[in-house]
Amino acid sequence: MLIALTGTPGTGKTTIAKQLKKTYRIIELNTLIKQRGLYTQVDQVRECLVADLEEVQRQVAGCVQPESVNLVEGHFSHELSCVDAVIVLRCHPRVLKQRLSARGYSMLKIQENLEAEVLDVILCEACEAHEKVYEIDTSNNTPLETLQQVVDIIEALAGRKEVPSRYQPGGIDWLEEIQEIPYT
Ligand code: DAT
Repeated sequence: MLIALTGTPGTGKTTIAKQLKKTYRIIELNTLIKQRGLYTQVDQVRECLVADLEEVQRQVAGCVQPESVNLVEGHFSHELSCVDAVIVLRCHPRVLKQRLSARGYSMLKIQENLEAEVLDVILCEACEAHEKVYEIDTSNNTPLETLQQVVDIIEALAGRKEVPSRYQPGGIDWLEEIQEIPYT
């Protein structure tokens, strides 16, 4: 089984994946792309690599251990067709803005990521591509609480049990917050 752990940058994927590593097999997309050179361009404006999605998909499929729970972590892991389920981490734009500002992101990058979060971009993309999609609002959680919720979902999926209804997508609406996004 391969589960994608996705979300807008700053929602906590790396923090949670670091803990999940102790129990599960984790494929970190950013590391894989850098180490194996799986990109076609460097986006100078957004300061990021443009991944070669087809090649990433091929290499991820090659890393999966068939009998185990595997997770692939990264903000476009939900774009991989080989995943069986998707967990989307969410974060209230006000909290996300603080996290991204603390990282020293440019105003453009903060603006784009806040917009994406408010408009549910990753959740919508995930729901269009996959049947099993779950979301977790991390805004008022400690990282440990988020970890426990992610594990809840993984264990339900691994045990072929029903994933608790509180993780079903559609309960988050931050559209009003669009007015708060700083524009340059
Ligand atoms: P990402 O990999 O999605 O870009 P990150 O893990 O690098 O995100 O950064 C998330 C930051 O937010 C990190 O400093 C930890 C902090 N954080 C606070 N509360 C959190 C929570 N409930 N879950 C995950 N991270 C949280």
